[in-house]
Amino acid sequence: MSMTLYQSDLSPFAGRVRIQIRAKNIAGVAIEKAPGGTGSDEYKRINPTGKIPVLMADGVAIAESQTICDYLEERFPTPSLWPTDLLARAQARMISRATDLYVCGPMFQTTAHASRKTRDQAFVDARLIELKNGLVYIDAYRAKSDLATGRYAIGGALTLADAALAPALFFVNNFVATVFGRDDLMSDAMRGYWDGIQADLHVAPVLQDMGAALAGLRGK
Ligand SMILES: N[C@@H](CCC(=O)N[C@@H](CS)C(=O)NCC(=O)O)C(=O)O
Repeated sequence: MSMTLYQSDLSPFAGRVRIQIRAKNIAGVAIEKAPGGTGSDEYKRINPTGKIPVLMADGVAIAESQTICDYLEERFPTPSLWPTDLLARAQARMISRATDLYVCGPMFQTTAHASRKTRDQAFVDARLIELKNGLVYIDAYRAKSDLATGRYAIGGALTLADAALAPALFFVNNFVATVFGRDDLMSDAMRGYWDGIQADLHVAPVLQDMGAALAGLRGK
């Protein structure tokens, strides 16, 4: 068995996989940058989208972070990062998917507009409305569930919902808030979740890696 994760420390999608690797204590995954860089012809031969993360598992390239997590979940079933109860599991999956579609989707369309010089402010404003709505959907999913009362997105333990949501919220707080001056996107409930999840044993080091990578980028 050989496994290599092509990734970057800043990517929230890669962060999701690294949280899972830590929480499941999976040994022997080599952590590397994309050969040739993301978007390069060399790397597109591995993943046609040119995006990270990719998990090379026994020579096969698995792309898309949730698909990688699904593979690792099935290959290393314990400890499970999905709730045991099937309805709780469905709710965790709802949060994970809503994070991808309605939070990360609009948020990462704004990265091309980080520079004030080339920014289309109307485009950014529209995406940030979508992003804020995405966070509201997640608040509503959690509020409708009697399983979202503590530190975690759903239930009393870390799940893949947290592995998706926490790195996304890192970007809401450290990219959107600082670059676009928008610190009004999270509700009090989401802020409470964010405050708590940052202290999780497996989430904290990954958020630290993201912070260090962002600081390195800004220092350039
Ligand atoms: N849906 C993909 C998104 C991956 C993604 O957008 N990765 C970004 C980094 S955060 C990337 O590789 N961007 C480089 C590029 O598009 O060339 C997943 O879940 O893995």
